[in-house]
Amino acid sequence: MHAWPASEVPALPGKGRDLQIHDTATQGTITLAPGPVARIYVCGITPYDATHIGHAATYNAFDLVQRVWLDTKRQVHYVQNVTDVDDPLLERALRDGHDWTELAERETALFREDMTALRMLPPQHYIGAVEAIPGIVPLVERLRDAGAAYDLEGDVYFSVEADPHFGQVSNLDAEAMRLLSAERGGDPDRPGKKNPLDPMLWMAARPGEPSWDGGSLGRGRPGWHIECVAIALDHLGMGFDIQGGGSDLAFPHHEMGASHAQALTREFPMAKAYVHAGMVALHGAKMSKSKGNLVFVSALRRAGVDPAAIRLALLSHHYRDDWEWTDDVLAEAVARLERWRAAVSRPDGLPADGVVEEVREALSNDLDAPAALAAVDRWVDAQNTSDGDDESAPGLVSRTVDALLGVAL
Ligand code: 5CA
Ligand code: ZN
Repeated sequence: MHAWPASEVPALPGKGRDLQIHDTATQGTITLAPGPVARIYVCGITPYDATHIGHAATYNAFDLVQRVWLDTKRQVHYVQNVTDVDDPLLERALRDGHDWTELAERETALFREDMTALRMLPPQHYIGAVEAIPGIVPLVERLRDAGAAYDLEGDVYFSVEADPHFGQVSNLDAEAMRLLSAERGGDPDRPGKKNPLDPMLWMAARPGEPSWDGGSLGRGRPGWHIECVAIALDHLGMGFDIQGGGSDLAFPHHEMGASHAQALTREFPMAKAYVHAGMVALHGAKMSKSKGNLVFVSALRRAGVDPAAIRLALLSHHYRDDWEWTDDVLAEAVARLERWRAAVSRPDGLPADGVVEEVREALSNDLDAPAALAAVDRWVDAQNTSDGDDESAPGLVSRTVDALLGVAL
């Protein structure tokens, strides 16, 4: 699948700092020191509805990761999937009388437009679940051959006991895992499973549903977690730097994915850091496609909201916090964008070298975007009320905000 066009990232004087980031698995902040090529996998959308502000907030966090790494003069190898076949997508297509492939294509196209408008840097590999199926089948066969998977009425399940490190991503107790498994696509109550938490790797063809040739597995379609593992291992290999997504993916998705990969390769860990963004709410409840309490990025754009203001609204919250989208959040961002644009449009200004370093420091400190905004605010407020004569300052601030925050002034 093709991704979307990259906006240019201006080079800044000097060099950025290594990223310190909170890791869900070790429950602490770690300093990542990738090689010359940093490797990141971020879970993509299930394209049955348009990109909402919650999605955008999560992708914003991982866009900042890339920008920090680029500023340390590293290359970034970024991989993202599209879950273009799964239960919720098929259910939505059936409900609305649409062809599921057309629904997925349409919503993926809109997602690309939204990401482009928000200046999110694209992945080098943007891979759909359907196109990954030929790579998924042999992985499931290998897991079965190794005794890490078993058949149940034609379906194939992963045995969580096959990975001695199972549970070390999300650090939850058995009861919490069971509840979340039932809530998030698992089937802990299905009779015949070895462990109620065991997730499906391959689902035998169901009447009226799409299915693919699965070799010795029979016709069917892949489970959710193995999709991301197959794509990540294919394009990044084991031990990549960051596995990313929203906090609702820590369990079961990233827990199971890590165990699939670790059982397959006998290597540990799949990723050096498991990084999770907080949930954005609307009217007191998590924004979710299933609940329908959504603010769409495309709807805001259609209403004439500048994408740079949407981006500033996302940046005004720390990525790990849960927060609520309100009209005030957007209004504040619109006002900030205006102030910043006024400040950088002046021909000269107050020296800005300190601003570059403060933004770098804030972002390298667990992506503290609100602190980065505060640093720019301080320069902007001083700039808008005094008479500096540094001709390079407005351009430098503009390039800093563009390169590190993805906001075009
Ligand atoms: N396709 C799978 C991942 S392989 C999936 O979870 N798709 S999704 O469309 O449901 O979500 C895409 C990303 O947006 C995930 O990282 C998810 O955690 C994140 N996300 C979903 N809702 C919110 C929300 N309300 N706030 C913040 N992030 C969210
Ligand atoms: Zn995923």
